[in-house]
Amino acid sequence: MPRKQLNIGMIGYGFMGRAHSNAWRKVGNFFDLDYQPVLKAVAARNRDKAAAFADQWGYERVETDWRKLIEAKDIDAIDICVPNDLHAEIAIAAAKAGKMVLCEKPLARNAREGEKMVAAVEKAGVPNTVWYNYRRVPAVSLIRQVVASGKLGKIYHYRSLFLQDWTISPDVPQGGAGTWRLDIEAAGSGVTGDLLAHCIDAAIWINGSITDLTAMTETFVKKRKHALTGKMQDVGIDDAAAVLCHFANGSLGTFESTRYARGHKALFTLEINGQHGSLAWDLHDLNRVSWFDHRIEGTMRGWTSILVTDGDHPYLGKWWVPGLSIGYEHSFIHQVADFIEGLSTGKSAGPTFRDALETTRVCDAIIASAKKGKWVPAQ
Ligand code: SOE
Repeated sequence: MPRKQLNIGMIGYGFMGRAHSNAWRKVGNFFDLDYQPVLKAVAARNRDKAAAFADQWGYERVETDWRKLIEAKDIDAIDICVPNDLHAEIAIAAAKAGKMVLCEKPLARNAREGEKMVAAVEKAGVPNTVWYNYRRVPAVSLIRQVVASGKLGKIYHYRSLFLQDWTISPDVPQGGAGTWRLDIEAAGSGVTGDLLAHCIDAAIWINGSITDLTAMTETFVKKRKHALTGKMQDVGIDDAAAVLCHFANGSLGTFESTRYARGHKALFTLEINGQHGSLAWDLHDLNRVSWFDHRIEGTMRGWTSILVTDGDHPYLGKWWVPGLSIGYEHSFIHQVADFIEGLSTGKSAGPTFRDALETTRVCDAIIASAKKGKWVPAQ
């Protein structure tokens, strides 16, 4: 049967615009789906840059106002790849126009915005998802499956880090392309919404809801030049965050993220410890799961390294032959595959806007706890 077309309108063309466009382009080659994505249009304020992007990735046309994509009759799904301060406005307008909405993480700058987005997509009944891509690294999906199967028994600990070092220099500006992540107005928060949010999303997905938490945050560089105004301005974001929490299943969580861990570019790790075993993963070796099974008797008990490349591992049956690896970009392809599959089954691929709101609420709680110096509810 010929596949139906799924016409994509992309808003933004940065690093994430490339990651998502690649996913839309590749998915149909590897996954058997009812819909074939078609890159219809990209919208961005700078026409020349948008045109160069459209040319490189094969978009049929360019708009300089994102509203044109929302109004366009020939667009089915809006893919939001712009700074966080635009997520809510675009997503709500897209939902009202009956478009499917895929939003880059985090869902919003804060839960207040996020709630409006959830209400809009649910009222319109449109498929929606937030690009927490690391869920769909096969090794992370495998960890979730193993935990869900109960093999670990009672869970005691969950710990996760996301460390970078690219903002240590006080000369890095805030605001503007690439550095909007340092501008509180554009980003909503610092490492909490940008990096820790990945840890929290994966944690909730693997280990369930977080009930309460206590956090500390720090802003190491207090003033930075604003790329748009040219003036030195106070820095409003958190540069680093450390969190202790309880999960609803009784386990304890510890999280840390920073952009000041010299030497670390994207060290994302997670580990979960249960009564019968432990599982660990590290983005720098993304196709490997470390597994300790206490039920193995005697001298052969120890940490095992599982290379997640077999055909029966999550998603791998769609790729090469056992033993051959896939990478970072495939996590986005898997998200698109699941999203399209959801169109056929009628179920939005997680995390939906509602799922991602839970992570945004935890992020809000982290910032609030750090300000108050107190334990706070996570939702
Ligand atoms: C920040 O440097 C960043 O690009 C995040 O915004 C992404 O979400 C993360 O996956 C990698 O780091």
